[in-house]
Amino acid sequence: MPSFEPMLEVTLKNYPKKNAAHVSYGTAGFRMKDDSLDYIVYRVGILAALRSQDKTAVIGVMITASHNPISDNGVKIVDPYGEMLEAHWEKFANKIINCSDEELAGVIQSIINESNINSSQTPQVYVGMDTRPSSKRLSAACLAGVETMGGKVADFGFVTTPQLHYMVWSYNSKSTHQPTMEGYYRKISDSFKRFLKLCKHTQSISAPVTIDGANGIGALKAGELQTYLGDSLSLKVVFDGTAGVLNDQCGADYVKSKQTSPVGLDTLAGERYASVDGDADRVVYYYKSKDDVFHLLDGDKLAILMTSYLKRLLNTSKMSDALALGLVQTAYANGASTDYITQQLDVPVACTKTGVKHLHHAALDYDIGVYFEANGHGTIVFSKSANNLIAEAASRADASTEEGVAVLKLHALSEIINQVVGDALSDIVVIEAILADENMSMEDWDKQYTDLPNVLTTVKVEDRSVIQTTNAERTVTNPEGLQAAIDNLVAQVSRGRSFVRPSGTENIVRVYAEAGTKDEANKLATGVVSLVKEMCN
Ligand code: 16G
Ligand code: ZN
Repeated sequence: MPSFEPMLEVTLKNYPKKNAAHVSYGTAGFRMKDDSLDYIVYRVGILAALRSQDKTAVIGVMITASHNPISDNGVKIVDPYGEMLEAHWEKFANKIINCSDEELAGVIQSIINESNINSSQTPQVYVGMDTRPSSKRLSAACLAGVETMGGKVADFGFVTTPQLHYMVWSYNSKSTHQPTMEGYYRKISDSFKRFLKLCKHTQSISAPVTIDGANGIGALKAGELQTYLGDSLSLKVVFDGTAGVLNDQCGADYVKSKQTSPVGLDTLAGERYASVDGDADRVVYYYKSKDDVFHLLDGDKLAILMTSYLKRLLNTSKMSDALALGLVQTAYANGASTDYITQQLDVPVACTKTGVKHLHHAALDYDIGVYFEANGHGTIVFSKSANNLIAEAASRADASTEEGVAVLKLHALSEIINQVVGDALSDIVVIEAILADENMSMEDWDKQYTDLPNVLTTVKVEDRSVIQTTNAERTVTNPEGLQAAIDNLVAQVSRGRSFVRPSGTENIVRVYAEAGTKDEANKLATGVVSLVKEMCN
């Protein structure tokens, strides 16, 4: 009998399989109503332990449903260097979750055999959770799964998703930045303070930035970050969970999709606002202009600010020949942002499918790759050689020259940013650093380019899998004729662009349309929605 079986027999009784429906590991791991998740999270704990033995490394498990309602929850595995779970293991995840209780031991053994896993090693798993009421219960289920396989757990309790990714990366890569909360905060705040000392003027950030914490973990952790930032930057946290409900009429997803400020937040002209989502891996900024109009600075705007600033730093530091800079977006990126960065700044842009892992992977093709989804998930990744080159140049930089200062700024920025995964808190500090150095107001930032009017909507269909796409989700290959019909509508408006894709997280089809005017964008979206209804049901 395999050594895990006696323990499995004991713990399995507490986590019997309830759900007969087939579930699959998507871009967000497993996500659903929290009361259906107990046996799933328990089994994910088992799988994470196996993955840890497979990689001889610490593996992470995060309990969160991000921007989704408080009644949902979810679970996601973090691979050794903070990446999303490898595709081949997503298949194992589906197998282990969808088998019956009676089949479970056999499935575990088959994974051990197929991956040649050395079962004598002790698995090590880092576990973290968001602030949902169900998270503690589910975290306990995960621990039971890991322990069933004889694994050791480091339970980080309440952390943001990117903080857990950081811990896993920091431990496995033996980073000089410690795999502790203090290590995380010091990395951001020390490099930010170092950066500010290199700037001529920092007036633009003398006033606080208001952070909408979505009534979740981001609020808690922004407060902790503040203690490390001291008076270098003031974060004023609102929607901190003391009164409101998680993600309810607040948070990055609400602000981005409704294009308005959180309900109850009194925005003042001239001030800076940022909203993070329920697990703080996304952020959007916004402000109110003097004429009382709300302006959103979404993931595209963040990406363009970071990319244009990096471009300038590379030129001044004379490192632009050695370090290739690029931007990665998805089809949702506003066409005006892509035009601006390719035509005005001459930076190459790649487009990938939706989902962080696709963007992250593509960003690694550059020495310095910026990637952002329009929804605000993104970061900057530096290749190993770029990190080394920059650190080396910084160690001999002459701070009395413009060139030397640029090198030092580049080095500090590369340490403020969480290179492992999109991280709202570290993104905010990077944006604040750039605004400070450029002495930029929100209006200045917003003026870099003007968004094309756009519409993002959804269509309910019987089976979203009838829609198949290619070309980074920009072209439909099935149902036949749908793409030609979309092209036909696009041709009828100025600067038109539209695409449809099946959601990876819900049983719906998403429709995006943009055009030269709001009316045209609406007309295009309405037309494409009708096409989807006609041709996909
Ligand atoms: C997941 C993805 C997010 C993507 C969203 C799209 C990760 C960690 N998260 O939340 O990047 O924007 O799915 O959802 O990859 P959709 O497929 O329903 O449009
Ligand atoms: Zn999130």
